[in-house]
Amino acid sequence: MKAGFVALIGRPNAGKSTLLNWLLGEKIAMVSHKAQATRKRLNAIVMYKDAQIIFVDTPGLHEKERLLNQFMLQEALKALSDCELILFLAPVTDDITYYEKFLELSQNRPHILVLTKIDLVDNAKLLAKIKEYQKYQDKFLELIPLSVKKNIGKEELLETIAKYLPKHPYYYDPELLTTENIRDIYKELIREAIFENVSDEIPYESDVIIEKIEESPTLDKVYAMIIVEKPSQKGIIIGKNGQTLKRIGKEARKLMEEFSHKKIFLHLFVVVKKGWTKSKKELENIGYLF
Ligand SMILES: Nc1nc2c(ncn2[C@@H]2O[C@H](COP(=O)(O)OP(=O)(O)OP(=O)(O)O)[C@@H](O)[C@H]2O)c(=O)[nH]1
Ligand SMILES: [Mg+2]
Repeated sequence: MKAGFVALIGRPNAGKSTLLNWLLGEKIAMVSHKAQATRKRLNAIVMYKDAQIIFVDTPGLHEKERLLNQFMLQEALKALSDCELILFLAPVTDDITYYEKFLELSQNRPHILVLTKIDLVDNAKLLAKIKEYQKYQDKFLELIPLSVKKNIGKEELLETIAKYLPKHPYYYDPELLTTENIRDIYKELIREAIFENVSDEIPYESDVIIEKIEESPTLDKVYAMIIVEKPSQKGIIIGKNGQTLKRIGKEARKLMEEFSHKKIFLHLFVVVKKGWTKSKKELENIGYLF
């Protein structure tokens, strides 16, 4: 029996959350083409042969002074130091300097280098990139190219991870998919719908607090508050005649229904909390505990 925690680390937009959902075969983590989507660690438990792999999704490594961003960075660093193995995700089109920075940060922690989104380049470009990384081949355990879009590399990645995991009894019931509760998953799915439907700074200055869930076997009633920094943002999220909020609700409900296999009743309301991204107390209220 083998078991261990495997942290997904990389810059914002590297494809960490997409990879986590793909490996789990369920969508529990929000994904966006906009960077800095993930704000908090999230565990997905994948059983592979005799191994229990607990993948830990993290916020992308980035630098920004705002307290919310400091929290995000801290989450990534905690995952980095608390795991048995690191997957460093580097989009194939990225400059190698991201990896070099990671090497400094991680101080020789064992890691697998994962080249993501290889569907974006042709074979010659992929080989050239691999060659470039080979100058650091004494630093990484293995290099694995993959594409979630084209469904390439899953088996090889899981096999490699299992190889490096320590012998250890399972940490969780093998039936369990995640240690997150339904509240946190619903919250992330609503956040994804917000990211998809509003632009500029609003995705980065809004968040979701699940106020209440009334669960039944076939229907979940979810009451969620969207918080924003400014009154003008509240107006934009609601939209003309409430159109934008309606669209966000519709998309979020679809994602939530796909996950829970239940009908979802979703009540969304928008509240202005000025300065929430810079206030420790407000961040802790949302569940972002330092
Ligand atoms: N072409 C292509 N796009 C991908 C692939 N994997 C992920 N993406 C896209 O990359 C974007 C970012 O994906 P995410 O999974 O949200 O990235 P992330 O690393 O979790 O980003 P943060 O949470 O912001 O740190 C999304 O638009 C994905 O659809 C892939 O294999 N191929
Ligand atoms: Mg993410």
